[in-house]
Amino acid sequence: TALRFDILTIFPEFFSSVLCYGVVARALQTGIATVHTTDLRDFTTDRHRTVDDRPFGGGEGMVLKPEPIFAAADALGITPKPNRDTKRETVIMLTPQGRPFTQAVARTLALTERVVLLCGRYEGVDQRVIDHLCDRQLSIGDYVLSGGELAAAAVVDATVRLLPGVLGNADSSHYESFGLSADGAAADADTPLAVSPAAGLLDYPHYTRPAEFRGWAIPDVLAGGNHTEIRRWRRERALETTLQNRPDLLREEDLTREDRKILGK
Ligand code: 6GU
Repeated sequence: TALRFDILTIFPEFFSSVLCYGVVARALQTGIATVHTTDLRDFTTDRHRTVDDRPFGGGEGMVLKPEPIFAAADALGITPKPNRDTKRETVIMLTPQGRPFTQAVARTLALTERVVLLCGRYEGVDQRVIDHLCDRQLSIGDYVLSGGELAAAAVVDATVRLLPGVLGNADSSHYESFGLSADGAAADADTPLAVSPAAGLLDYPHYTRPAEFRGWAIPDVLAGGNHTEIRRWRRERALETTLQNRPDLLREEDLTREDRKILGK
């Protein structure tokens, strides 16, 4: 059964031009997942369709009012928090105050039936929405976006591409950056060129034809056909890139003796 996303936003039009490409678009077309957007202004009751107001206690900026958000949640049949089975249905606020959205979170969301994404805007959202409607708050990184919409699209994309049947080859996502399983599953006979994913490393470099382009040749080892050598080269490059760009991902205890030699540790 399809995974349903509900996105509550004051900019529903944003989602008619995002999520319209590649494997995500195909998954939505084929009905593996569905995305429903709800315009919070449709749940206002005043002439000006007001969704925000000034903060109690004073200060800069405006705050999203609770009434339109709770009214939309009720209309969408979102289960009230005390009765909600969050393994099936989960309500998420997108905000820079949230916990990091990671591949592990995406995997968890891919196991649920319904994901409700609330897009924050302005300086914030009334805290009663977070306390009494949301199960969790997520952030997609340490920078401030002008609203949660771009983050919601990132969450949908990262989750949908994990669903069974989306990539054609169900295993092909396992060997990409961040997708490497932490359980140390070995490269098997079906994937002779894949790096054995002992740890979550960044990806190794990829090349395709032509073998020489503007005088830039591909590494000799990749044209050589020695799959043991290729595997070793890819592992080296993955370790090197990870050490350079994301040393925080390199866990000492996940490294093999060979890895330590490569890294000079
Ligand atoms: Cl989820 N929302 C906003 N507004 N900014 C962000 C973010 C979310 N994640 C990183 N920056």
